[in-house]
Amino acid sequence: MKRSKLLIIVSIIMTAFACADRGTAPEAIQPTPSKAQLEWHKLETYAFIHFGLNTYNDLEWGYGNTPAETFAPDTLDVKQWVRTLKAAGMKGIILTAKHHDGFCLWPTKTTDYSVKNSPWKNGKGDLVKELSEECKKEGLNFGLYLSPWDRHNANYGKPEYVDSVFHQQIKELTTNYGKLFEYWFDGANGGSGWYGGADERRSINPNTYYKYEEAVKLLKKNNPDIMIFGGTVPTIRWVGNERGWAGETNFAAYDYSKEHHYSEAQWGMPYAEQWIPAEVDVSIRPGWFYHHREDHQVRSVQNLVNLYYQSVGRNANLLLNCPIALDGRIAKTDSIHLIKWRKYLDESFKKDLLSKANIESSDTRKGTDFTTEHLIDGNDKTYWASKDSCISPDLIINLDKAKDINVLSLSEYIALGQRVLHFNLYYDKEGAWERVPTQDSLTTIGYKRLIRFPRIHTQKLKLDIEEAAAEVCLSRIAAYNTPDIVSIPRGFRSTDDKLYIYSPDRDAKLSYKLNDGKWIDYKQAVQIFSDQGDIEIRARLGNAEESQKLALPYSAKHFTAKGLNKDEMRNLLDCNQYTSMTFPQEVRSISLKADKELLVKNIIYTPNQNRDAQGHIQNYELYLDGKLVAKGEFSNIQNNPIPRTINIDKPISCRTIELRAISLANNVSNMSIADLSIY
Ligand code: FUL
Repeated sequence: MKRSKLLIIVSIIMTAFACADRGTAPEAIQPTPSKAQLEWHKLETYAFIHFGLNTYNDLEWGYGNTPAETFAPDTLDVKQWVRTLKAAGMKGIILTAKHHDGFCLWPTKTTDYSVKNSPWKNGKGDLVKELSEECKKEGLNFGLYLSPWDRHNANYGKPEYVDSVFHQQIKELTTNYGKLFEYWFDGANGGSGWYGGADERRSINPNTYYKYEEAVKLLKKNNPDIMIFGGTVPTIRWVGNERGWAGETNFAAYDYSKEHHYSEAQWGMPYAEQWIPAEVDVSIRPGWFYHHREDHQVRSVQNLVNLYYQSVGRNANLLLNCPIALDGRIAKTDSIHLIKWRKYLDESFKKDLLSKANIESSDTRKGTDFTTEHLIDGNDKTYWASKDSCISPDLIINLDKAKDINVLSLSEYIALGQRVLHFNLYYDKEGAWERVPTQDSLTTIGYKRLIRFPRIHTQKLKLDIEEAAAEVCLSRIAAYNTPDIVSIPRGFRSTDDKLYIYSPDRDAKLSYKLNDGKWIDYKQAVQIFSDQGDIEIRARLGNAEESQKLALPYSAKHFTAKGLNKDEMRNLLDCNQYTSMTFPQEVRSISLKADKELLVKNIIYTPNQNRDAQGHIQNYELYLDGKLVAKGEFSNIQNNPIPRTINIDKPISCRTIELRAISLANNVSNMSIADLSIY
């Protein structure tokens, strides 16, 4: 081709581009995220690691006087942490460099209460360094938790602590360990502590005492994009609970001066000055630190999946705590669940069913920048926008063919603010629009909103935005057919012989089966007439199914117990491990009187399942009609508080059953029992 001809073609193409009307973007509505916040939203899931002196002393909040020498991991392996968490899809790790007990995981110059004085690596170790380097090597972000409250430091409460310890520690941590993506200032403050031996209560005003504004300046010096949790100048907010969920309606906007109660952080505020998005912090176990006694309470894969939908699926990030065990590694069950969880999520979201869809809207804004193709172009920098002043547009999504769908994902183009307030979803069912059968509330969207529902089969969907704060800007719509998954249902027979079954999965279909009979749908509590026997309970969701057998003990109606009122009897005999009875100090025995002779084969004692529960029976004696029939030890009960069975060699007919505690674990003074079941 001749050069002149080529020039003509190029100039024609360029003119065509110049003429193509890109359109004018809607004006941003306030507040909007900073660039750093925008990047933070994309992280979605990252891990918390609670590890320190507490780990080796079975504590959650060390008092500040636990000897540094007790920090003694033998096979500590940060590679295992990072490998596991990376495989679990975590985009970063936040380490508790110092918890409330004041013990530092790096050899700080500010105190001797650190790894320097522990046997770990003969006092030459630096855990912050090891972990930060391993994260860097494996491409994970690294962040730190530094508790402002320090129960060890003698000067805590005086200005000296803030200037020469707390701020100094920030300086050390922000200069020696590379880039930090997030810094956590925990909110727990003041109160009792060892404080260099003073052993007293000290209270401070956190808003002024810690000089957070100065602390943040120090943090930003080397990490201009760092995200700040807590303190007086946060860039992300606590979601207001540690149970693993954000509100279904969750605005990134927030204004602490308008907050009446911290629980409002679960919802955010539709009209507030600042963009302070929510972070959901929750632990994979009941405690933040590792406790052997919680090994049977690691969240299941199903539970973790629900956490994901309740956080990332509700416009929040998930900070999932994975504590390190005594051997210096993430425990086996935890790591298996974490990796299976990520596999499930990857499988769920690997195929967007709308990638070949054609999307129409009569409300599309003029210009090539705002066309509906941007909703499925996989580019989060492009978006579809509605016409000027159109705050209730509709989108019709025509799939290339009819498909099975059970999750929809929606994202707003949040660089221009969070706008959607309420929407509806429909699908084409045999030629008519039918509501998508979701139980999720269809309110805000934000960075990401995942809507779950029982599987539908359709070729057409409609997103009808009912109300928005301004023109709607959506960057993405996606649909998925995720593998069915359902949690094991829970059930118990109450003291008035009613069977209760429940499931955390909203759409699960529950049923039960009595003594090998037929499965019966469960709608509400069922009166159970048989005394002993087996009940099987089942939850089904799509093709997924989980069931559990409940072996019924003798009904509570047979028993009375001297000195116990109705509520106490209920807690003791309701077959519910989550309600418990704590006895007065001097009481070390529980005696049940039956209304007739009962043939007793065995007894199951369930210790109190609440977090950090005490009062478990360690050594026991069992008397039937006043005769000692069994005695022994519930070994390791404090560390492993699972139900314990007392077998009776030959079944005995009797009218009184007495369980005596000869000793209580930890020598505490009050006996506590979650459940006593007589078979
Ligand atoms: C809380 C602390 O008191 C807990 O120990 C834990 O560190 C959690 C993440 O934050 O406020």
